[in-house]
Amino acid sequence: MTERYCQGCGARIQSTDPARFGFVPEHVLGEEKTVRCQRCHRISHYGRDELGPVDAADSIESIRAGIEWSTGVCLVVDLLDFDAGLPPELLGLMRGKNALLAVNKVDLIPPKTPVSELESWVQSRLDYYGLPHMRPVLVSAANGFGFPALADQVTALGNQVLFVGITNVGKSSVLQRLLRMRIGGGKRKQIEPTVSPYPGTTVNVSRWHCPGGLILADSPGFVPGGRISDLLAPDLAQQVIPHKTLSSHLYEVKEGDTVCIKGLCAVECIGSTAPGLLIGFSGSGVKWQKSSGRQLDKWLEKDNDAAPVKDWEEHIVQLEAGQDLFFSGLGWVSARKAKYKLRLHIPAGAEYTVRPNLVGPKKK
Ligand SMILES: Nc1nc2c(ncn2[C@@H]2O[C@H](COP(=O)(O)OP(=O)(O)O)[C@@H](O)[C@H]2O)c(=O)[nH]1
Ligand SMILES: [Mg+2]
Repeated sequence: MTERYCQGCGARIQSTDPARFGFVPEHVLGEEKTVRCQRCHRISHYGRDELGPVDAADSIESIRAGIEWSTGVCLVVDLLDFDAGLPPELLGLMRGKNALLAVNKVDLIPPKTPVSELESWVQSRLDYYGLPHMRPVLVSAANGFGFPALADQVTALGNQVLFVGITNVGKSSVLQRLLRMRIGGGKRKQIEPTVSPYPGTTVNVSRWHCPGGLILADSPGFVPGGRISDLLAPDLAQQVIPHKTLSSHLYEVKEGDTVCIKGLCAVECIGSTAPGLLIGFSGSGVKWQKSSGRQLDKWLEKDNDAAPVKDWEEHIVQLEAGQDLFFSGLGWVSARKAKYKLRLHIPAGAEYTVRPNLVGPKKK
């Protein structure tokens, strides 16, 4: 019998072990060439992933093989978690390939922020990371924004295009939408890439044959280091990953004040040049709050055995007016009117970046 693969997640189909990827009960397996495994079926219908994420090391091998196979690569990043979406190791695997950048989840930015402003911000970040040649396209797989332009750019990548990116940025969603468009052959009756709120759903490279000899392929997510959401249990991680319209909370902050996300991160003001403001941004189920520094241990839940974070690290950071302090996989705070000296309390291993502000008036 020839081997078959799940079209939804790319796992090799097997009928022996329901606790492994690619399981389809033998009596259900028909003659069809394209099949969907029990896990993808349950994720799509009940939003339940009973097997958990694919192993990160296995994912890298699949991504490497997929990139080698491809004539061009579309890197997908989440605009709300932009800086986490460009890990050097993944960019290294793409080196020398014809590449395109789909900046997804634009629908989560409040509509009053002009798209042209987002585009120039993205371009300035690409320049900063030494990627000025990567062509960005702003898109939303949720509402279809930017897809005609994306389809054109994808066509220019040759006949074998692979979608890559870190976990949960929307690779499978972007591909699903393209497959429903003319480039993908329209609304044919076919098994689509499995989209899931949990990271680590796509197991292996899965390919779709489209009109004109074009093949579009999905790949497992690359697991970046330092993302706070990846340091948490899956249910909490799901709340923390950006999935809601970006919300902001503005606080007057002076020396001795703290803004924090309960149990996950705190930013303590230890000096400022003037009375200023810190704006906390998040696109998820958690939000920034202000408190006095004396309450810090309580906000970090340091004496709570059931708290999501056990090991903490402290860092000192300078933040100027018009800069964001971005926490990978969580959100960011943005300074206005004053230059701050801040002490950060973050989960051990979490990464942060200081960058020009994404939202709000820009420095000329
Ligand atoms: N708001 C919003 N959510 C999105 C968008 N694209 C994907 N998502 C959600 O992000 C999560 C991860 O999507 P998925 O395509 O499975 O990501 P993958 O791991 O990169 O393949 C799912 O909950 C999707 O519904 C988008 O453009 N806007
Ligand atoms: Mg996926």
